[in-house]
Parts: sequence; structure tokens; C-alpha cells
Amino acid sequence: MAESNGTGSDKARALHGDAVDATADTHLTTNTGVAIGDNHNQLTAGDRGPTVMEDHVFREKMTHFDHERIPERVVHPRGSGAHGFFQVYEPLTDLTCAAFLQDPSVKTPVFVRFSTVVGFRGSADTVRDVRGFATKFYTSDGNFDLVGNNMPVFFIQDAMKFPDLVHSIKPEPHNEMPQASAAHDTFWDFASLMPESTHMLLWVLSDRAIPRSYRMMEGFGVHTFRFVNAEGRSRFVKFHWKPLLGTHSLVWDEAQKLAGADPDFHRRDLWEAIESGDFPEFELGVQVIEEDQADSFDFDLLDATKIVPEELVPVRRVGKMTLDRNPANFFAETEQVAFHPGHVVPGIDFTNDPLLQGRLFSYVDTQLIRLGGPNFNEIPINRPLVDVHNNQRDGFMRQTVHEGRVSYEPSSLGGGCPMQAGGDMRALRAFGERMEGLKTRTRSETFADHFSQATLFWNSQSEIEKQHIVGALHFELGKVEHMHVRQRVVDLLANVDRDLAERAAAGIGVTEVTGDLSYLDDYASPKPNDVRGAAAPGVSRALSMDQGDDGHGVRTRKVALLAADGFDEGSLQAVQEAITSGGGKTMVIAKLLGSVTGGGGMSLDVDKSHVTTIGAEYDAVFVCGGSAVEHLQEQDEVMEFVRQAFKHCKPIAAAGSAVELLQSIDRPGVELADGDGSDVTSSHGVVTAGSGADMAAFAAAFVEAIGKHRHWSRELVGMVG
Ligand code: HDE
Repeated sequence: MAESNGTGSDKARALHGDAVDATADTHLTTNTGVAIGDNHNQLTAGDRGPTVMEDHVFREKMTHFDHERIPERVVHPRGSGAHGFFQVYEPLTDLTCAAFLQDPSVKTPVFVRFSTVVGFRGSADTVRDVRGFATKFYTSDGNFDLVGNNMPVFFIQDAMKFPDLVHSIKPEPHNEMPQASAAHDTFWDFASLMPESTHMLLWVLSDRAIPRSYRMMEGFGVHTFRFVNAEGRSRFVKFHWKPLLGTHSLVWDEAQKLAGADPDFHRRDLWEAIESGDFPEFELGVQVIEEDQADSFDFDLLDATKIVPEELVPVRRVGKMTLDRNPANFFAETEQVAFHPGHVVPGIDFTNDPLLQGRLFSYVDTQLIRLGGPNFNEIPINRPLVDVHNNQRDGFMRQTVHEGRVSYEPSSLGGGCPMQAGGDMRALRAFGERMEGLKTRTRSETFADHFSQATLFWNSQSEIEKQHIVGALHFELGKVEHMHVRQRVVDLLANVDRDLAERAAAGIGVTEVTGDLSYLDDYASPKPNDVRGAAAPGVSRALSMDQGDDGHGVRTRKVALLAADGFDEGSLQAVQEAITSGGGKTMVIAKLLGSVTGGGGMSLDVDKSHVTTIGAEYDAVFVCGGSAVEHLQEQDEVMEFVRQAFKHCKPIAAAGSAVELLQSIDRPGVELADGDGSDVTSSHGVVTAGSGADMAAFAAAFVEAIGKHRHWSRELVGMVG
């Protein structure tokens, strides 16, 4: 067996065989390698005459261009990829024989593609949506794809409903609107007729659906899988990814603004982080469940609308993935990568989750149309690092040249090779699960509790998170034209929590909250069970993102320094020093590009002008002091920048004369330091200091405020709405 003992660059080396330096110092050629003398003019009959048929150089160029596009993914078309590697912390031999989970010294190369689900390939990154989190591990036993999402549950229980779900959420077929949004009639019509979607709806309405960064979101395998060890012993497993930068989100208003100002916000964030050496890291977590333990749960492990609460089965962190290299070519790698939940390796196996079972069909099928035939695993990004030997032959675009006359097995002519892996060899062998029952098209009764975990999720949210969910409902349902659909959603939600339903109803003109689901009878919709899960819903802390200071400080955070000529150098330098030494980044923003000069003559390069950036692109704002304040106060863009930062609950800092600028923003309830004094004051994430204060202490207080990500107290006490 070939042992992968390499690093993420193994895949780079493997890809390198196909790589071409696009700017090599050479001349243009045709696809057959013949030098092209003129790349500007067609071959014509006379210099003002028509093109002659003979011009095969033109035809080759134009034909290739005309065929450049391949179909985008039917779901998840918009995505961004990155290379990296994975290392297990300690051998997991007792749980699984998967080769990449045995040896902590082995770095298994990976390629990850993050995505939104609904929007087209050119849609904005920051829309409200589930995020795909798909990882291809190039292991020494072949490729393992963990094709997950950033939410642990799904809308439906059976793959049979997937085309309906996707048709309902995609732009409506008559006018192809809206783009990349669930906020329209067909989605909520469908969802309210599918009560099994309720739990997932709450996740999608939560801020998890508008992540701050791909680097700051969790990932989940969603389905229950199996770990199988060398003795053939099986246990259930749920896969998790835990971002080392913590789980953080944008706020809705900011997400909408970013969709306009920088539709590539998440793609750029990922790209720039990797380029600057801030490699995103995620720990792989597993929840391992013994078969008999599963029987004691009040939900069915095969039901993808359910989580296994972390309080019930803790997540064990078993290894770490580091993304350390950007793709060299978007199309070749990110667009052509083909994931498939069926790509498992010995030691990992499926369960009978009917959603997973359906996916096992869909992914290969979709690659056949998207990548044009059955040879897509020969595309460099999809090729395993180990050799491929089988008797599959031919088909469009076959690359491999199989030598010899044998393409069948068994054969004596080929010396019996390639043969089946023998009993003592590492090979895929389906776990021998005992099966019995009638062939039937029915939903198991154990799938019928659609609300308990939705209630658990709601109860586990902080008040601010609840407010955001209600706000999202007002937006989503506010866009729904049919009143009876709004009413149905409210009644569905009343089965989760009365308060939730009433708060939702209040913003969308629904006056009565009944909780009556009898309308489902008219549509043969799957009925929820009358009997809720036996355990009381309670609270699961892991479901809330709002856990106070997450201890990640300013690492990789982007801080705007609003500057103008005459800025105070001492406070600016203290802030710059504190942020960069904590691993954050500062960006100087001024009215015009070029440079600004400080009160003491210091020159500062301007990174962005107000024409090219908006406040939503930064995690925090520092307003420069000194005589710069007089200029800054006159600039509408500056005042708007600070107002937006306040509204989005971001940390804001100002010292000395800049405190005056904050005063003019007029936020009653926020305490500000006396600009002429020597105190440092932190109030609702606004950090101010007098000109006589210790600037290092001021900068440290700002860093602490940034570490908290957002200061929701502003929303809680009604300073912003
Ligand atoms: Fe997918 N899904 N999916 N899905 N999915 C695809 O495959 C499908 C589901 C997920 O970055 C498609 O190559 C069915 C759950 C990701 O390339 C397609 C069902 C989860 C990606 C497909 C589901 C996912 C896809 C479209 C219900 C989380 C993007 C293009 C039974 C666990 C992968 C493609 C990438 C992509 C089918 C539900 C994750 C059509 C039938 C649940 C991350 O095959």
C-alpha cells in the first residue's frame, strides 16, 4: 500500500504535471502547437473583404471560446476553494481503520470548497443562505469526500423531496426572481407545507446564514455515518468542523450592504487570508455513538432534521485541517472539483438515512452532465494520489492510455491483474448490517417529531439571536405576497414557540396565531407526530453563537483607521501596534488615495478611499484624533462610516479630539471619555480616551472590545434597531 507521508503540497506536485505557465516566455500557438503569426486579423479576401472559410486559426480560437462554459452546479454553484492538509491528533485505531486517521505524523492533502446553495455562480457571497463546506481528503486509501454544510440539519428527511425543495427556493420560474434568496412565495409555500423543515428554517433564519467569513463558520457532515474499525466493529459517527477563529456572523443590514459593495466578500476574505499567511484552521470533531446508545435517543439518528445535542454526546476534537494554498486556476480546480458523499474509504461507511441514500445517487449523476461524461475523476483536482486500476475504459475525454489487451476481470491473459483486493487487504467492504422488513414507500414513525428540536434551538438562542431570527422572518415573510402563506408559517411556528410566532406575526400583518396545522390535510403533507420527543426541549449551549468573549482577540480582524491630514500620531501608532501584534490588520482610509500627513510630519499611505470601500467591510473602526478631526467631521462618508459601525454593533475607538466626533453622532446611553482628560472609557464597545490617557491602555481596551466581535448590548437597550 502506498503510504501518503506528504503534505498539502503532494497534491500540488501531482497537479503540477498538468500545470502550464500561462506567461511562459514563448510565442502563441494553435492547439496543435503551430506558431501563430497574426493574432489580430482574420484571413480575408482582400483587406476589406469577407473572411475566407480556410481561416482555421480563427475558427479554432472562436470555437474554443464559444464552448468555454460548462453548466453551473444545480445547487451550490457559487463557491470558493482552497488547498491544505489535515493531521489527526492521535491514532483513532479503536474507532476506525481509515488510514488518514491513524498516524499523527501524516499530513493528508485536502481541497475544500465553500459555497452558498441557492444563488447562481455570479451571485453575491453575503446572502442569507446555508453554506456548503465540502472537503476532499486525498488519503493513502483513495479519496474521502466529507460533503457538509455549515448547519447540522437539513430541510427534508427524504431525498425524494430534494427537487421540490430546490425548485421552490430557486428564483421563481416565470420571471427568474429573486436571485439568491428564500424570501419569496414559492419557498415559504413549500416550507409551510413541509413541517419537517421547521428545525432547519430556524437555522437559516439565524445569523448562521450570514457568516462573517468562511474561516469563521462551523461545518457538519449532517448525516450519521459509520466508523468501522479493523475488527469490523461499527459505531455511528457525526462529523463536525470547528473553526479555530470561533463562529461569527455579520448582521443582516451589513450583509445586504456588502452584497452591493463587494459581492466577493467571502471569496476575497478567504483568498487574502491565505495570501497573507493567516491560514484558516478547523478542527475535525466527531460525536461517536454506540449502537445501543442510539436506541435510547428520543429522535432517530437516521433523520437528517435532527442533531445529536453536544450535551448528550460531546464532540471529540480529533485532528486539524489547515488551508494554506490558494488554487492556481479557479476553473481547473474550484469549478471542476467533483465531490460525492459516496467517496468513502475503508473505515468509513454509510447509514440508511434516506437523505444520504438519495445523495449517493445524485452526485455522480450531476457530474455526468456538468463535467461532460464519466471520466471526471481523471481531471487533476479529482484524481486521487494513489494509482487507479480498473477495467473502466473509453468515454468522452478519456486521458489514460491503458496498455495491453485485457480490460476485464477475471483474466488469465493479464496474469489475473488487476485483481480484487484479497481478504487481508485494505479494501472497501460494506458493513454487514442486518436488514429486514417489507419493501415500502413510507416514512418511519420515528421521524415524525418535527418540533422538539426546533424548540430546543429557539430556547438555546440568546435574546439578541432571537431578535435577529424574528427580524429575518419579518424580511422573508414580508416579501411573501400570499397572505395565507404568511399565516401558515406563523401557525407552524406556534408549534415551536408561541412567543416566536407572535413576534413574527406582529411584523407581517398576521393578526391571529392559531398553531392549527389542519391545512396540511389538504395537501397530503407529512404530519408531525402529536407526541413530542420524550425529553423536555431544554437548552443546548452549543447552538448559540452568542457566548460572550470567545478569546480569539483580533487575530485576522480588519480594523479601519479613518484618517486625514493632521492626525494624532501617538494614538494611531498605539492602536496600530496593538492590533498588528495581536495578529489583526489595519487599513488606512481617507478621502483620497495617496498619503496623509500626521501632526508631527509622519506620512501614512492610504489603503482605500471612501469611493472604494464602505464601513461594512471592517470589523472595527478607529477615528484618528489631532487636527484631522476637523476634516473628518466635514466628510459625510466618515460620519456615515462611524454611524454604520455603531449600528452594526462594532467596536469603535477614538482618543483626544476625536471623542468630539463621536459626540456629534449622538448616541445617548454611551459613555464617552473627556477628550481633554486622562481616562479610558469602554461603553457598549465604544472605547474612548482623553488626550492625557495612557495610549497603550487605550489600545488594549480597543483590542479587548474587538475580541468580543459585536456589542449586542446596543441592540438590547434599543440604541440601534
Ligand atoms: Fe448536495 N448536491 N444534495 N447536500 N451538496 C450537490 O452535487 C443533493 C445535501 C452539498 O462544492 C450537487 O456536485 C441531494 C445535504 C454541498 O462542489 C447535487 C440532496 C448536504 C455541495 C447535490 C442534497 C449537501 C452539494 C450539485 C438531498 C450537507 C457542493 C453539484 C438528498 C450534508 C459541493 C454537485 C461542491 C452539491 C445533491 C442535500 C451538501 C445536485 C439530492 C444534506 C456542500 O448532486
